[in-house]
Amino acid sequence: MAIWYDEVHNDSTRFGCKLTKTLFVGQSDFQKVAVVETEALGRALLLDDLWMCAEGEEKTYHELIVHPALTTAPRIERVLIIGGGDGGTAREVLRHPEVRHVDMVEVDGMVVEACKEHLPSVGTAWGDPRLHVRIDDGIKFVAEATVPYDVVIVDGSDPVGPAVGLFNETFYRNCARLLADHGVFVTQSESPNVHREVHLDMVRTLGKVFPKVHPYYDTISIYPGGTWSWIWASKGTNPHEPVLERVARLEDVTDVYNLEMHHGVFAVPNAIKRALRSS
Ligand code: SPD
Repeated sequence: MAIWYDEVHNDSTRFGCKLTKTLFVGQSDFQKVAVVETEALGRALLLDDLWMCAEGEEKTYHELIVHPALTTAPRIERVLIIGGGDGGTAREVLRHPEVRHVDMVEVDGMVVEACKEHLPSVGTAWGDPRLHVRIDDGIKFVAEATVPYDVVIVDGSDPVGPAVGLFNETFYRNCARLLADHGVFVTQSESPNVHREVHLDMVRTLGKVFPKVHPYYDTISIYPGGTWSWIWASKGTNPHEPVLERVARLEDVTDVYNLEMHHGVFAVPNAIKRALRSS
């Protein structure tokens, strides 16, 4: 009999895949960590039974959490990733030769170890000498660190469990403090449909911290609602002036990101514009 795993989104929707194998299941100090093999999308990581990434469609998420920021920040030598334990975000950051030093601060060492062993096609840059992985609390790290970064990327999970502290004003203010004046901040910001209020609240809260705040959107089938969002923010840098040479270099290696996508993903649906105007 086929085994399916469904992530239940609410009382009326769920997303499921047929599983062919369970490769790893463990309970860390923070969450349940599982890597499974699915018939349709290859190997996939689940945290606390929520789909985090799947080989067959992780490119959209990882390319889009990285390249809109890495092509618009004027300098990109030092990059901080909070979370990102599967290694996909680091892989995309390290495609840029201008990047000299990446600190990746992931709270859960079990996620990194499970992904290194069972999801090697996602984290293909673990051996890059520019990447410095610290197993530590990212919230504490941004509160205490002092050396500024050109780009800060928050690749956390949903606002439950260990990631809950990645969704508040204090955390964003610490990220802004750690960001160079020309720098760019980006965070994943949940489903604009299923988690509409969480998403709007993130845009509003970041608006109290950064002068420029731009949500952006694309399709990811394994996440609730099938549409996902990220928020690009800066102290003055413009999201619509990417360095064209960096964008052009990516076009032979990325599956999704290119110049047209860069501008297109920043189109904000009317209902979200109205909700933001009225708050
Ligand atoms: N509901 C899923 C939210 C996932 C956000 N992060 C995914 C991690 C991939 N590196």
